[in-house]
Amino acid sequence: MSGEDRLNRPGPARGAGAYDVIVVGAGLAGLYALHRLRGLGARTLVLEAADGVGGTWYWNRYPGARCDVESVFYSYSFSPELQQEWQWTERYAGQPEILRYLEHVADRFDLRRDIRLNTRVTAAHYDEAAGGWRIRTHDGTTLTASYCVMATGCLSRSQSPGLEGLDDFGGSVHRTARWPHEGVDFSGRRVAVIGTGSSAIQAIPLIADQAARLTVFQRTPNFSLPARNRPLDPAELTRVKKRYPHLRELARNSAFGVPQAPDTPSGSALAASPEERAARYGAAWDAGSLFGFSDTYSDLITDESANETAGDYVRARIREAIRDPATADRLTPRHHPFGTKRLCLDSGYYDTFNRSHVALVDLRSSPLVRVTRNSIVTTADEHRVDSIVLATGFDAMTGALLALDIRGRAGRTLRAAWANGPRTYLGLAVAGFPNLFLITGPGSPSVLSNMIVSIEQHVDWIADAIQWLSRRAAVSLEAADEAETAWTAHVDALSAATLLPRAASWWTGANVAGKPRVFMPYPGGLKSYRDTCDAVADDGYRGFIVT
Ligand code: NA7
Repeated sequence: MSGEDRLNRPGPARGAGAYDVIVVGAGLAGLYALHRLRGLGARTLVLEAADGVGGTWYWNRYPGARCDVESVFYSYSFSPELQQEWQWTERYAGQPEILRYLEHVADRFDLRRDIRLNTRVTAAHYDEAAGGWRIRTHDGTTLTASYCVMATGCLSRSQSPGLEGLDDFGGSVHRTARWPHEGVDFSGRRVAVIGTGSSAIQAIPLIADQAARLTVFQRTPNFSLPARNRPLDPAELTRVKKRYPHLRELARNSAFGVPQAPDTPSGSALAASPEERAARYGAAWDAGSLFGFSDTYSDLITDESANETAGDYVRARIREAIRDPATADRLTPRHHPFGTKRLCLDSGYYDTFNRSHVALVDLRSSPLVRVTRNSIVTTADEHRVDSIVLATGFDAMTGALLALDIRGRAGRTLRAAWANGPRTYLGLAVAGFPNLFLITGPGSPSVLSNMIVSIEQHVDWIADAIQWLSRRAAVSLEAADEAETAWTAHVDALSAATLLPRAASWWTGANVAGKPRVFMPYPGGLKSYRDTCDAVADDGYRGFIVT
């Protein structure tokens, strides 16, 4: 029996422009979704706004763009052959290498024939009579599908700082999230970087290498740990490849989606002596990993005093890296508990501020006022610049979804459904929007985990659900209101038991004016989340209405 015969097709009539599944986005999630759904025999089409595959890794080409999860684990696990063939060259792969990998995946699995590039989806409306989705694209084309999968990415809608006068600036303006593909040469230029999040922290050392003068405009100092990136020794890579089955299993069953011994972390930071703490924190600092500190003590993210011990350790290490005490003081993070904003990994970030042509402007004491033709004005000074780099972040997790005109039953918009913040069942589905699936949506571990592991889990779950429905000749799967309410309350309760909502972070929507302040990702860990999703499926899709 061919794959095509295996899927029973409910929903809209067949014909040109009619699909079983339309996937929006050809990044990490869209590529795997296409491969997996095609394997079921589902007629699947991926629509992608860019002129290439890769999603986040297609757009974010700023200097120093690099993954913060080790390459050998920030890679697909679905194909043993692929993971044996691909040769990662660095511990933390840079953007060009990750994009090459994704292009290779698209070719190797013959995905391109079902990906329509340069096609921006503008609307997705549920058609109750037909029992499926009508998807409209920028050129007015309408396509139909029984299921719609939003693989639109958590960090794909970039944020503008809304700076007065920016449009009249006479020099060049670049966004880290939309970097020119041909690169930018800053040689001899006076460059301003606005923002000190992960993107800026990666880009600043490299921009400083080129620029005649670099001025960094910082609103909130971040906690950044040394990445300790290095070339991957082929023998080490071979060792990992031999152990892949075991390591992938550990990653799938861990809290963050990276291999972690099941018994870590243990004990309270407050029960340890200062010497024991210093030893553990020192090891975490030396590990060069986003997850190093989460392996130290179990209460860093739940107990303020325990958190302070780790925060103090990292603050001391940051201070000792910077020669000028005033600059060190301004770069020391004090506005949020350690780890309550996305930690950053850097390669020489703090040391860059020891260079004589690099300056730091503290926007808390002297906020931005406007941009003129050739300068940036704060309440304290005017800074002459030739180029401005905006590293001002994203309307995360909900931004890309709400940018589309998504309508469910009775024409209700997703914007209306989420007016007070995103509500989902398992981060996968929304009540009133049958057969619409979100990949790494709000309410799922998503950005708190190794994204690719979460993506594989979501895509597998969705594919299994579609197959299950098909076997029952069911036409739709829809989150029940009560299940959605209970799940949203559960995610809230989990985050309320931690220090996470304390920070004005993009995890809470605080970086976007007017965005409801809700801690969006599921903070209970990937393992417990996966177990819940599996139990829901095993229980006949408990909490879903099956029609
Ligand atoms: P982030 O982490 O959201 O960082 C954005 C930075 O821009 C952050 O320092 C912001 O300060 C700053 N910002 C934002 N708006 C303004 C205005 N209007 N004026 C001054 N400064 C501003 O985005 P990234 O792209 O660096 O990283 C996103 C994720 O990508 C990252 O976490 C990884 O997962 C990969 P604030 O902290 O809000 O005071």
